[in-house]
Amino acid sequence: MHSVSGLNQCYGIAGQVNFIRDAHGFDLVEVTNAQATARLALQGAQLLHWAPVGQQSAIWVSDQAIYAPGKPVRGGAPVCWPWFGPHESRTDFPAHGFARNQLWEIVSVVALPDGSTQLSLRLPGQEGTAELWPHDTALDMELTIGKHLKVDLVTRNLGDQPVTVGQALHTYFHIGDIRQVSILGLEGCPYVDKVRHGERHVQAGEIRFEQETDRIYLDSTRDVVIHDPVLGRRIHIAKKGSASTVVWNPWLEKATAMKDLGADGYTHMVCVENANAADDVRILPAGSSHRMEVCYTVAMETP
Ligand code: TA6
Repeated sequence: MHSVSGLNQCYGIAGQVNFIRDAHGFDLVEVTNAQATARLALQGAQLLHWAPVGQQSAIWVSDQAIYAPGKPVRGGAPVCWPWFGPHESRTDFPAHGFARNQLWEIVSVVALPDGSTQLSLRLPGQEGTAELWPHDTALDMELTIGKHLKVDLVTRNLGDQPVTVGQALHTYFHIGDIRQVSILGLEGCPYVDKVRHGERHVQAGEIRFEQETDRIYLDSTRDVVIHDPVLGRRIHIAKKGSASTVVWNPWLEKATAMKDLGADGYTHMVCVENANAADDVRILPAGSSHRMEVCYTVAMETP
């Protein structure tokens, strides 16, 4: 079990990387460099804030969020692993796997020559997950925080049998108004529509929002752009190692029923998740690894 002072002694960088225990009792790492600020909870290795200098945070966190041990905070960038969505056979297993509910360990903290900061974290093998996940695997996260935000998730199969992994970086992006946002880059992609009982359709044109939207886009390897005319910016999402993208907004009725999201929070968030989900889950042969990468960039619209 780490202590904040111990973490600062081992990994703190004066003026750039600081570990704190916040008012909710969550241990966070705060990063401030010349390019951006960021904040990450060690529980779930959950990014809670990333703002390039001069920008509002690109990451949304509910102001009704509940901060409880073993539970993901509503918002940020929860790590869904080693399955996405409900478990394929066990309704008593946690949705989206267990990586987002558990305490991660810091592996390294590096101030990079280009002025960005790199954090590496590991999900340690946990008591009590053997039933959930009877496989010998390891999961690492590498975050590079600067004017871009890069998040790599690396799964290693340490066992002697193939293992199938589903995952997503379930990022909640901060937007001005869901009714005015559009998402580009998924045109022509087939998708599983979870609002319409898993029906499969093909995306025609850009994505706009006027109701609950919960889709797993397949064959999606191109860059995706969130166009936010209210905040006057575009958030570019480039990825590797992922051919599925999840797009989600709960809309009013669902959001109202979620005590940690609240009645109007949904208007200021949209989830665009690089994933290995549905047809895109990955089979890792024994001894192999899989890296899923994503890079976010915020571009202000010129007035
Ligand atoms: O990524 C979209 C989704 O799978 C939705 O179906 C909804 O369940 C959302 O994730 C949030 O899930 P959570 O378990 O974090 O409440």
